[in-house]
Amino acid sequence: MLKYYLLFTCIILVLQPMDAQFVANYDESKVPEFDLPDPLTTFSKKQIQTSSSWNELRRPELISFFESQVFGKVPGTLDALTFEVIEGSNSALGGLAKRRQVKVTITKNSKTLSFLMLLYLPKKIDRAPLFLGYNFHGNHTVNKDPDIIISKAWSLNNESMGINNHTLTEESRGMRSSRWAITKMIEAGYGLATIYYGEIDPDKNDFTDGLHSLFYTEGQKRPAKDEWGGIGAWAWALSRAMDYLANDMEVDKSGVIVFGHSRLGKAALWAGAMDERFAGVISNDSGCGGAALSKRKFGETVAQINNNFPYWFSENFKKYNNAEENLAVDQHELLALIAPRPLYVASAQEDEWADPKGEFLSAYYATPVYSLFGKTGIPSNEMPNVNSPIQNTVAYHIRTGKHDVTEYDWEQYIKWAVEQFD
Ligand code: GTR
Repeated sequence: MLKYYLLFTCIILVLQPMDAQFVANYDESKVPEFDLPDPLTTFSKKQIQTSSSWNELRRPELISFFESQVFGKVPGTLDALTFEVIEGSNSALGGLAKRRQVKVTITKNSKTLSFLMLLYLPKKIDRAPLFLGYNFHGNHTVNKDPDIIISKAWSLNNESMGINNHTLTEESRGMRSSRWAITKMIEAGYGLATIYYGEIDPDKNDFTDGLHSLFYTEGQKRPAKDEWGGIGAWAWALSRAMDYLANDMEVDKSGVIVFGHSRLGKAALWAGAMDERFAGVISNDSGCGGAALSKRKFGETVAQINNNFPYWFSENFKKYNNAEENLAVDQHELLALIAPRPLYVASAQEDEWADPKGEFLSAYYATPVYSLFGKTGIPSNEMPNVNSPIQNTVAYHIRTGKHDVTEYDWEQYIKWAVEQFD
């Protein structure tokens, strides 16, 4: 009997710490006390008082911390980058828009990777600003337009969209149109550029394929500890899309706003932080590793994300599993790297996994950096009511509903973009 009792106790003892690290906390009273790093104090404790010392001292050290410890560094530069407009129409979407499908080809170490960017531009405008964002299941899902080319790249299966065997088909055409208010964008004078993220790096735990593999040295099988994971690769390719957009005569290159939902919101934030050619950034429900503060440990935590998606971040980020207190940064500093450019952080009320309050506070704590540039951020740490957006250079809303991108979200983004860039 005693023998069984001891065995049972041992099993419990072994299981407990493991369980504890994976149970998500949704109770505000259990959020631990934590010290949030001050974005305006350098790692060597220097106070940043001017926008130029931010740009010269603090911004670079934060970028290099996020590079080596969080998202991972890009291991090298390209050998070649080419663009080809492979399809187009001057009368798409019932005559409202121009459509372009652009093949972007990346060459490195004699290997190539291509992805297709779908563009809709308002017909009435010569050089339009636009929203650039990845989609989850192929360009052909964003609209019913029969001319959108279906990607041959690997996709996550999605039963409700009829995606089986990791293959995209006709069946899912237009199925995600509710996430892309294209007509509203076009009517407001904005275009849309979208890319299927699976063409850059398939969203699975395999480093032998996708963008990473182009950069390997002889015999290398996976990135080094401080090198990029999936999010780093997706973010980097947004900048390659920008390389094209910056030279497209039909695009206003000073008005490219990078957008992303969820994991793709994490990628959009990181792309916007690194690449100052992006005029603004929109994070839709980006959560852990995106806009949400890690040190709150509310909803998804660093350990959970690294366990469920061990290939999204750098290997180094795993050091902070259940050790968020050791992180010398938090995600408000990722947001601050976007300053002084307009930034919109949005949450959904039922999306507790992404920690709406942590996303809001992150925007609030990034505000002192915006103030340094004379820009208005989030004025108070009181969360606004649902469906009551705060729209300054830094904007925030929490809407009713679940983890998703809705018409309501786009109405806010468009209104805010028109105001910010007028
Ligand atoms: C979840 C993940 C989140 C978020 C989300 C999504 O499973 O835990 O961090 O990225 O996926 O991308 O929809």
